[in-house]
Amino acid sequence: MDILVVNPNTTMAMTATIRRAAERVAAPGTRIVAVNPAAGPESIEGFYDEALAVPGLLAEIAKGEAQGMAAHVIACFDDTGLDAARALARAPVVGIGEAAFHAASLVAGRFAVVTTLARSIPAIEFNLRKYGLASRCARVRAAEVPVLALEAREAEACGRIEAQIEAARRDDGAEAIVLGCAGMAELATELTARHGLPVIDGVTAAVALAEALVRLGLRTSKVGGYAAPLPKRGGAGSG
Ligand code: 5HY
Repeated sequence: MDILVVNPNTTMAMTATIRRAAERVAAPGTRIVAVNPAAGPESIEGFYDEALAVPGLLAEIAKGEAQGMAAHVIACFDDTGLDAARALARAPVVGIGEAAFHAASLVAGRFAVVTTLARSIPAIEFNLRKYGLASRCARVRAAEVPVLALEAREAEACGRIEAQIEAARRDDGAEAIVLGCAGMAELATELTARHGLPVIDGVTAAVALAEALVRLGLRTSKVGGYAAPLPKRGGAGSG
């Protein structure tokens, strides 16, 4: 099966990090096609960037549908444009935030999220409520590391993330940690070993879930909210 993995920001180095993590977990026979739009924000930190990234994301999903992708993964932790992408696509669309929350809920009673900047927290809390998983999340914390600083894998950035993991375990009673940015995808294994609790990355969780949905023969429902966009007077979906 072919799985399209869309990094909704325009930073190709981050798309490469996402591709490596996705390919590491993909089953034999799964081809990962990792892309990012040519236009849009270099990183997504909060509501404004998120809104700017949606058109580019939807254009990549439309291309993926035309190419017959078996499933799509939205590789930004605020699940950028997820509902609109599901309306557009027939193949299943999995957001890395939603996937990581579910994975964490399957291995721990309570989890905490460690994301990049404080401005990213409200969108994540909103999604937790929307997905009905807010009661399983002890807290959403910010390491105050800009998204693009993660690419440089600066020791200082990793130190800030680890300090929040320890605080979540000590002060929030977290039994698992969800890494709140696609750029953290390659940190999960070493952080799990170093901190002695499940540290979950959304990119790999989403790829595994997308594969499972395809194997189950499940596709996005076209009844109700995810029904295909209707043609407008000016022609199909004229935005
Ligand atoms: C992400 N931003 O996963 C989010 C993380 C965040 O460009 N990729 C981004 O801070 O919301």
